[in-house]
Amino acid sequence: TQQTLLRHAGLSTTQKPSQNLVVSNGGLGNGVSRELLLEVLKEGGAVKSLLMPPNKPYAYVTYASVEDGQSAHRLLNGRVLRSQGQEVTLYISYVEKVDSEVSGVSPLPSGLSVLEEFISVEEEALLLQAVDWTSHTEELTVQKELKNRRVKHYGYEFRYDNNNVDKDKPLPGGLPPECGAVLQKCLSEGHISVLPDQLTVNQYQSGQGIPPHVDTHSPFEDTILSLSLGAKTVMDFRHPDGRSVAVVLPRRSLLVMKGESRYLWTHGITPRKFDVVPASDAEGSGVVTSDPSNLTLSRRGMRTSFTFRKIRHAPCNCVYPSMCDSQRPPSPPSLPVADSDACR
Ligand code: AKG
Repeated sequence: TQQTLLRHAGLSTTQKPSQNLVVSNGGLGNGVSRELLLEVLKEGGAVKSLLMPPNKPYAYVTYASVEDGQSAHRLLNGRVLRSQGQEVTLYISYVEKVDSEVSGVSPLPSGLSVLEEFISVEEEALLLQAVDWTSHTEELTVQKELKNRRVKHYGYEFRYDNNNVDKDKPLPGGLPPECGAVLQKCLSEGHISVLPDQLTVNQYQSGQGIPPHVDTHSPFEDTILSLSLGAKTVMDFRHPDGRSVAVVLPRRSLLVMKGESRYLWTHGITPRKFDVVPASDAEGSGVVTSDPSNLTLSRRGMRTSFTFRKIRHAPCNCVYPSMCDSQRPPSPPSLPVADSDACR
């Protein structure tokens, strides 16, 4: 019955008391709100975390101790809740661990992927050499020293005063030919369907970063690619509902942002000299969880990123109007900003 249902959902419950419990019928899919469930769960003891996967008929709770878990089990199993005019009966079981895969909560923002070892050491060196930081041939490319990094734009200049591009002013230098092979690989593997025509190269010394932002919708198409060269970093993604995910971007990996991760989540790099990364997987990509038994510090080196975008020529019609400048009435002219990097 209840156990069978949970097994079908990929959950294995245990008789052994634990601080982790699954609350059947206490899910968002049953119309139970987070506020209501939290209020009830607190009767059992100190709640450390509550996971409510979207549309599922269950929730996961982790208490501060096994004792609190036991007391919650005793007090709350069979509890009847009144939620949105309906009665639901909570069934509580112990689980060994709360697995984010099984819980249906995607650890990475939807639409985001990190492809490790996307380019070879030789290709990395070739791309790094393609950027000539000593020449300021402004008519071919545009180079800027920003407060927390330096940048060079190819194809079109990205303007930090209005977070936009002049679509009728392409830079005649185009993209460096050295990018050809990696872009063909992106096409043939299906990460993009058209070749990008704008490239921003960011160079971060250890300790530097980029403020959280969503790339403005109207100047660029959906998919944004970013290659990490020279050193790894940790990029922070934030959803407007407050969720935040720190993702390790290894050296020579490709970050692909599409859909929700491109249009709705902000991305940014906190300026610091050390990152907290998973200890057992020091070289790999992925989400930095808060598991205190598996974290270590990694010193940041100099990272150069190549961010490729495709200029958009029709208004954006994404399904995230709250973040979309194509679908928002024009805002009143903003005050002049003192720092050209104020918005980034
Ligand atoms: C930007 O230039 O807007 C970025 O977000 C760069 C991201 C990166 O360094 O990978």
